[in-house]
Amino acid sequence: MIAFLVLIGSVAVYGKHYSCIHTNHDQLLPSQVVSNVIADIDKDGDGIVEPTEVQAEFVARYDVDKNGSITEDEFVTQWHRHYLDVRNFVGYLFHNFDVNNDMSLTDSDLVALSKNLDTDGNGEISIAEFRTYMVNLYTNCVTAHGN
Ligand SMILES: [Ca+2]
Ligand SMILES: [Ca+2]
Ligand SMILES: [Ca+2]
Ligand SMILES: [Ca+2]
Repeated sequence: MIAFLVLIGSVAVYGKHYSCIHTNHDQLLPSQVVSNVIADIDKDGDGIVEPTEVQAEFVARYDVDKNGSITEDEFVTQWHRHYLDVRNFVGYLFHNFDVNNDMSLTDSDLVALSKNLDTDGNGEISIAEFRTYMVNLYTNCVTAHGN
């Protein structure tokens, strides 16, 4: 944590503010961005977001230095590049995905998120469940970690 802050402290990352107001460089609406995310994750197109698909999408693509965790910088840079949401908004997404609030995305965050997303408790995340969760994040200014 300290090392992380020192490393990029010169650009005052901790001083920047996040914005939960969605803005996209291509003027995409939240529903359109979420559709793009779903198209990327549900590779086999069966309407279910499998853990292996999340691993393939997020860990492989976002963990640029392949150290097993995704930093905010890795996440914001990659998400911004792929979906063109403004960086301040992607920071807000990151903090909501970082369930244990340790400033990195790891398997434990994905496990916790999976439980939150599986609203009908059937052990699978359907595209409908995923879409509902994401559109809610995009449109309702969800406060990370409930505080
Ligand atoms: Ca699938
Ligand atoms: Ca990494
Ligand atoms: Ca985390
Ligand atoms: Ca489910």
